Order: sequence, then structure tokens, then C-alpha cells
Amino acid sequence: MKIKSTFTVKHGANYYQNKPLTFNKHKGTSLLNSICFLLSLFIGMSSAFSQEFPKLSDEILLSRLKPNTEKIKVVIDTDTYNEVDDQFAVVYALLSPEQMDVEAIYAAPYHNSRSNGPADGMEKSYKEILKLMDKMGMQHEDLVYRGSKEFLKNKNQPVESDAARDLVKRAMASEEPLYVLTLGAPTNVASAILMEPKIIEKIVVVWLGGKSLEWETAREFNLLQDMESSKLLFDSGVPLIQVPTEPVTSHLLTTIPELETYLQGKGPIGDYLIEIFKDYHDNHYAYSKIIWDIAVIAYVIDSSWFKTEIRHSPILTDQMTYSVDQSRHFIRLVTYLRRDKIFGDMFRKIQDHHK
Ligand SMILES: [Ca+2]
Repeated sequence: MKIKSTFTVKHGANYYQNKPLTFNKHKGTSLLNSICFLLSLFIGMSSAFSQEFPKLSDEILLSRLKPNTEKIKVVIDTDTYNEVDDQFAVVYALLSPEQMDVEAIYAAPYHNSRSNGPADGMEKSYKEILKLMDKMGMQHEDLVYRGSKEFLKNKNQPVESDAARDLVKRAMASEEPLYVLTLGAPTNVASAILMEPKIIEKIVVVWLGGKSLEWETAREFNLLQDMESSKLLFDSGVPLIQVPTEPVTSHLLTTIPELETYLQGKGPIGDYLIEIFKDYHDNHYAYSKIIWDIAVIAYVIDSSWFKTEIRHSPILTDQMTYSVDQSRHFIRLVTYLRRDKIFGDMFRKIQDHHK
């Protein structure tokens, strides 16, 4: 989530506004040419808005957005190596079998100082997931999938990957809602939606992304890396639970002394989490670090640790602000969390895993 990306977001054409159509009446333009020109404009406009998404009724959408009270099926979509919080989140999810079945883990692309591009970021994340599972003594055969090697270039063209294909197949085969716990740029899930829009009827996306809707900007690492995918989450009508960074998950601070108290000597995974936390930053004096992504895992474990609101899905602008349209469909926005409950549950589960 930290904004330290070294890449530049390339803004495409304005996503929402049709440019006014002007028609030059060139001298000598034949009627046939005019018709051809108008036809080509019509075809162009049609393809610009060609993507049809299934529309859920308000009743179904609101039922999907209700906090889950029973065990759910999840897939985790994670840019695991982009910093050190995804590692905690993946471990936390895998150690919560009473609350969720982790059916698959997808490596997501990222580009910051810890990768030389989205493909490298995805590959580093893939390897980090395997490393975590090895340290936990867990089998990862047929569980971990490589995701997109690039971000979406436009809103109609998915980036195919093993992860996106698996998500389509898994979602379509699922008889109950499949929760897609998205902890990075949402390229994999956006691609899957473009590949098979019907998965909108099958999934619930819980996304760590964006700032809260009243913040002065939407600008946040996961969101800005792939603006087209982020817009698609807000626009497609997919059931979306948005877990923003500021001013919500920014409360998930921890320190080296706290981690050493609860995780030191608690098996290879406890020691590894402390090691990567220490390595992430040089100056540890009065140092704390936000473990952003565990919020998403904690939300589906026990929603009573959170406050949320039903809101109209915002319009994400190219200026990375939110615009309001109260005729839009609903999303659920997380507005508050209880930090101690979340860390307490995660620490206990890592300790119990070691026993
Ligand atoms: Ca992440």
C-alpha cells in the first residue's frame, strides 16, 4: 500500500465522458463517405461500451455484501513480496481453517523498489507464497497460481493468466459465493471478470485498496498501480467490500518488541515474519510499521471487529479522486477496525500452530 512506486501511471482516455462528436463537412464528401464515417463512429462507440456485466438486483447485491457469519470459501490474491504485510495476511488466512477454506492463492503483479516490473513482482510474489507455505509445513501443490504479468492496458482487454483462468473456473463451479480476498492491484480479479462477466454473480471481492471515500484523494498503491482494474471493481457491479488504507487499516501498527514478545521462537514462520519485518527498515528507533493487509483476512474472520457502511459505489476519476453518483449500485465500505482484536487473534493462531 505504500506509495513508493517507481512507475508512472499512464492515464488513458477519460473513462466516463464521451468526447463531443464533431463532424467536418469537407467539401466534396459524398453521401456514401458520410454514411461510412457515421457507421465507423457508431461501431467505435459500440466497442468502447461493449462490455456487458450482469446486473444484480439490489436485494441480491445487499445480501452478498452482508458480513459473513459462517465459514466461507476464499481465494487470496496477493502481491506478496511488495513489502512485508502480505506475508502476515497469507499466514493468518492459512491458520484460520475454522473461518475459511483457502481454495487457491494467486500471485499479483506489482512494481515498486522491490521489483523491476509487474512480471518480476508477480514472480517474486509467487515464490514468496511457496516459501511461506514451506515454512509452515504446508503442501502447496495445485494451490498457488501465477497471475498477471502486466497491468490492464484498457478496460475491455483482460490479461490472461493461470490465476485469472482458475478464478473463472472456480467461481463458475461454486454453488456458494466465493470470496476473493484481494490484497494488491486488482488485475487478476478484473481480468477474470472481463474474461467471464458471469462471475459477478458468483463472487464477493474484499479489496484492500484506495483511501476512504471522504479522504482528499483516492491515491493508494494498490489502486494507482492498475487504474483500469480499480475502476472496473467500482463500475462493474461486482459485490465489493472496500477496505481502505487511511484512515482505517492505517491503525494496524506493530513494532519489533511486540512481534518479539508474541512470535519469537514460535516456529520457522514466527521467526521469518520477525526477520522480514526487521529487514524492511533500517532505523528501528521508536519504529512501528503498518501491517495493512491483515485487515481483509480479519474482516471475514470476525466482522464484529469492524464498522462498515453501505455506500453508493464511487466513480474513480483519472485525477484519483472519488466522484459521487447516488444512482450507482451499492458497495460496503469499512470505516473502523479494532486493532488489538485483530493482532491478538493472529498472534494466537501463529502460537497455536507452533504447539
Ligand atoms: Ca498487498
